[in-house]
Amino acid sequence: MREIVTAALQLGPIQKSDSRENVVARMIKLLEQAKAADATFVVFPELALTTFFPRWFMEEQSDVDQWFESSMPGPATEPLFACARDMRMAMSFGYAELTPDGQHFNTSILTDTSGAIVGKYRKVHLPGHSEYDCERAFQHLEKRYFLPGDLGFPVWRNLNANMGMLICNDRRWPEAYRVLGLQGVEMVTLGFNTPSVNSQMSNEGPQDRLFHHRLSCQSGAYQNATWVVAVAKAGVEDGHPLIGGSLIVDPNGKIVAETATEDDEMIVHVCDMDACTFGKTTIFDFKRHRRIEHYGRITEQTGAEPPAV
Ligand code: ING
Repeated sequence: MREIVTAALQLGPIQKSDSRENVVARMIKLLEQAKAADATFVVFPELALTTFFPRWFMEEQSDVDQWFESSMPGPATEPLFACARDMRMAMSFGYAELTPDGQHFNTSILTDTSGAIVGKYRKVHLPGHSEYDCERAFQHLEKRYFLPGDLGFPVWRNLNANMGMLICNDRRWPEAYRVLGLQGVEMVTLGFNTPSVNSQMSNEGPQDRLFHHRLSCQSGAYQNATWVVAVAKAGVEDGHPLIGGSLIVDPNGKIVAETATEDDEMIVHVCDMDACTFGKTTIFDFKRHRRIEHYGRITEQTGAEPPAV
């Protein structure tokens, strides 16, 4: 059996005024909890080092760039990498990436147990909008501050398993999971920052958001016979609530662990990678069952084209 003791390390709110150093100290405390639980792999949220800054409208690029990391690890995150390395724990976590040539991405990385970065993913599906929208109860300006990811949906061999990463809104798009599934993915990690209410639909509240979150993760896991580890940044950030609901889903789509709070919280599960095999060799044996000659619209067409009336 290829078992990976996996810890989802949920972060509670990060206020605009919180320093990276303060957040890294919280992350290290969670790492210590994971070590005590014999974890060898930990997953942190999307944009784990700062508040969810795309809720704020900024016009000066210097105001935007303050939320980005121009090196990884950098001065503030080196202690985190050192701690994970000393504990022989692999990790994935999300941050805002500013590349040397000035590009801005919503990024996550994957490390091995030596602390080396073995994989990088840049968020492909950016929700929200790019200009200030006075119709909305609050802003969601990811299309303003980030470029769409340019690395595709890669899968890496790590800890003797096939691992892939998504980020937040990606989990709502089945194509994203399927591209990973077509590479034999056995564990998908994804961090998320999901507002508890819809800025455009007043009657959609936290329970609806949690329902769609669970549905998206469970279907992605089941339909690709893979583990899914989804980890929230949760709680109220400067008056703006984010859902919790960090969870670990098995390759049959069953939630095997879920957080109960909107604070810093760990859930842990022994994930057997060989539990993916049955689904991948029977109901979701892609080679035997898929009929790609009928799927052309999925990559040839972007928007829906209903039949002419
Ligand atoms: N957040 C949200 C998410 O996809 C969202 C945005 C929420 C879009 C609910 C649609 C519906 O979970 C991020 N950061 O993508």
